[in-house]
Amino acid sequence: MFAPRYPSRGSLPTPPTSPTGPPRVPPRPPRVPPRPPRKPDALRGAMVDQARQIQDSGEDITFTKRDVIIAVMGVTGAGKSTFISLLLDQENEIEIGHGLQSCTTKVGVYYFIHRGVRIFLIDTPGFDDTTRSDSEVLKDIAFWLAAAYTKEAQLAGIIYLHRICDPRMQGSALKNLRMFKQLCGKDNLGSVILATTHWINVSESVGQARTNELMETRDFWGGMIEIGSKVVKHDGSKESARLIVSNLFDRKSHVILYIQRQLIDEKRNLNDTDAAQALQSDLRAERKKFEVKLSGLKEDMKSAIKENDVKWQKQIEEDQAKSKAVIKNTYAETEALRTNIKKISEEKDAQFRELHAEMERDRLAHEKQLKKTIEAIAAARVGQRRNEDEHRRREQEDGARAERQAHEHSQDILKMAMRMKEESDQALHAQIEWEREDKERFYQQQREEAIAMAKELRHRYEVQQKKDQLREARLKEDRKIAREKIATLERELKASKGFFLDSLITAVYIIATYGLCTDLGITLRAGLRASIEIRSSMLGFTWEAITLGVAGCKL
Ligand SMILES: Nc1nc2c(ncn2[C@@H]2O[C@H](COP(=O)(O)OP(=O)(O)OP(=O)(O)O)[C@@H](O)[C@H]2O)c(=O)[nH]1
Ligand SMILES: [Mg+2]
Repeated sequence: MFAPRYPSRGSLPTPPTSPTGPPRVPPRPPRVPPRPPRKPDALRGAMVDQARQIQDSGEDITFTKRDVIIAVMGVTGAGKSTFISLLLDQENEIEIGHGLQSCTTKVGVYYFIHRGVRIFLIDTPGFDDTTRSDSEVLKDIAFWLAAAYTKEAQLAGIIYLHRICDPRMQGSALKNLRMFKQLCGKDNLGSVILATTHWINVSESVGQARTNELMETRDFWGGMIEIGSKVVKHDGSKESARLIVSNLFDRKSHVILYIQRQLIDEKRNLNDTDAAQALQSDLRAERKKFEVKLSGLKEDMKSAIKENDVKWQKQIEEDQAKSKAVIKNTYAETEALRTNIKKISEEKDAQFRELHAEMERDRLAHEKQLKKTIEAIAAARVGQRRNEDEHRRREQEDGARAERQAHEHSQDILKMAMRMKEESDQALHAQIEWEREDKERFYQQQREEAIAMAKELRHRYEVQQKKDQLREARLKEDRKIAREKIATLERELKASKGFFLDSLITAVYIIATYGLCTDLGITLRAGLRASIEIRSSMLGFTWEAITLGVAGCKL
């Protein structure tokens, strides 16, 4: 539905030619250098008021009658900036607070295109801002609204955001609501949307109960609803935010807030407007409260002095100083409200000029710095080019030298390799030769040794052969002699031994035959006979011869 465009936040304002003169379209800042740092938003109101140009990203924006304005208000932390960022899809461009400190300190102006119409969203700081006084906040809002009114920009309505997670409507929430009502005026409450936020932090039933309480209490939203304000629940989604804005846009109503009418049409001073009156009454009440406190502290001090309690006295002095500071501040704030739109405009103009001058200074300093940087870069580039040329030349030189050196080196290496090869060949050759000679020597020696050994062996063999022949001959002789001896001896033995033995056996047999008539004698006789038979057969006798012999003996 929406085509978010860049917000005007961070835009570069253009100074006026004169407070009353026609708007001057300044020459676009050069693309280089880039935009100077962003400046606070409040002064953008001044730009719109003076129909000046707002420049951002090179596009000129002039506030026109066709533009529609929607103001977003509420206590600090209600979610105003978040709400706007949902519509713009430019969350990074809007500061969103995540701490206790107020985040949006000045009015911020953002726009997007909806059905061909530019819808400007005005992000306002809340009253009870932790960083700025209420009178400052009121001045900013009043100034911007008055400026928009003078340009006949249509204010479609106001979205008032309320944190549903806040348990009670009191303190700053109540003050903000009161100020809001005074800024709008009861005739315009029909163009107000009261949106509850922060539903995620509360249960549905508790949220609903709180919404009901807000709607039913007259001093809260009850009175506003009676006049036409609408209550919606903003669930924090883009769709929800778009629906709320469409609701206001589709009404096609044109609202003139009390503050606008009073400041511009009725030419009232700011302090005479309803909103400032409400603020002043708050300031008076606060002053009164602290004056009462001061008089109480005065009494306490008397007692402390009486009791000579130094510590207490010190404490009271500190409290008094704080109360006096608050009272002084209420006077200062009241005084600050004693102004009118012309003075505010001049003030903003002066601020704007100061801002512009500062930005111009920044820009010039930036340009100077940039020029220096560009020069430095150019010098660096020249230096770099020179260095590169030099480097290239050196590289070429170095390359040629290196090539030459490499060639020489490789030649040297080649020579060395060849020399080494030669040396190694020679060494190898010498080694082979030496080994060959060595082997030859060895074989020669072996051969000689073998010949010597063979000679020796032959000699030994011959000697041995001779010895053997001799021994053989001797043995033959010996054997012959021995045989002869044996033969002789055999003969002798045969002759002597046989005779003796046979004689002995025969004698024994005879004795046994005749001497022993027992069984033993028979056995012995048989044995002896066998023996005699064997012996006598050996000796060439027969048993019969022996028997004959024996018989002869018997006879
Ligand atoms: N749960 C929840 N958190 C939200 C919602 N809207 C805003 N917040 C959170 O509330 C905190 C304050 O949000 P802002 O958008 O900075 O509030 P603001 O109203 O712009 O505050 P000021 O600029 O200080 O006035 C941030 O942490 C947001 O993320 C919402 O609808 N639901
Ligand atoms: Mg904010």
